[in-house]
Amino acid sequence: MSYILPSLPYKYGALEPYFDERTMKIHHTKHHQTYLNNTNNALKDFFDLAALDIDNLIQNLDKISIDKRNFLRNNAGGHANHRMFWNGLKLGTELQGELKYSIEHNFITVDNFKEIFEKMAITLFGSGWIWLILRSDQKLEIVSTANQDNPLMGKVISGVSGYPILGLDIWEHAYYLKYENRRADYIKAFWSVVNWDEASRRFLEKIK
Ligand code: MN3
Repeated sequence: MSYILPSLPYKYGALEPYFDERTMKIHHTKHHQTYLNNTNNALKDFFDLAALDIDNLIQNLDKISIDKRNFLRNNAGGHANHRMFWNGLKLGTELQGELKYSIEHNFITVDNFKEIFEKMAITLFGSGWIWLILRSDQKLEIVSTANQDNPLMGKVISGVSGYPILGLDIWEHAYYLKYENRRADYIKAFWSVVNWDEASRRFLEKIK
C-alpha cells in the first residue's frame, strides 16, 4: 500500500486573495507530492507500517530503522502536516461553540489567543509549524515545531506533545510567491482562511 495525494476539498483559487492560487497549486502538487513520494519510497521495506494511517505512522517512528527514521520523520511528517493543513482551510467559517469557549478559557480572549499565535509564528526561526494543540490534560496550548515535525510525534522527537487542532505552515514555500519576506502579512491572512468548523471537529473528537 502506498499513500496518495489527497485532492483539496476546494479549488486552488478558492482562498484568494488571502492564499493565492499559484502558491496553493505549487504547494500541493510539488511540495506535498514530494513529501508523499519520499514517504512511499522509504516505506518499501516496511509493509506493516505502510498500512498505517499517516497520523498513526508518525507516532511509530521508533519502529523504523535508525537509518531511515529521520528521513521519514521529515517526509511522513510533511505528508501528515499538509494533509491536515489543507483540510484546515476554508473561507467564511466562524469560531464558535465549545472550541471558542475553551480558547477563551485558556487564553482569556480570542484576540489574546491570536496575538500569542501570531507572535510565535513571526518569531519562529527557520522553517516549521505553529500549532494549537490539545494536551493530554485537556488544556489548549500554542506550540511550534521545527521542519516537518508534528506534535503527534511526541516530546522526545518533536519537543512537544498533544493533538493538533490547528496548524500553520511557516515554511517560505507557503507564502513567498505572494508575500515575499512579509511573513507577518501571511500570518494575518491566515485568520481569514482558518476552517474553524474543521478545528472544532478535531477538538470535539478529542475533548473528554
Ligand atoms: Mn508546506
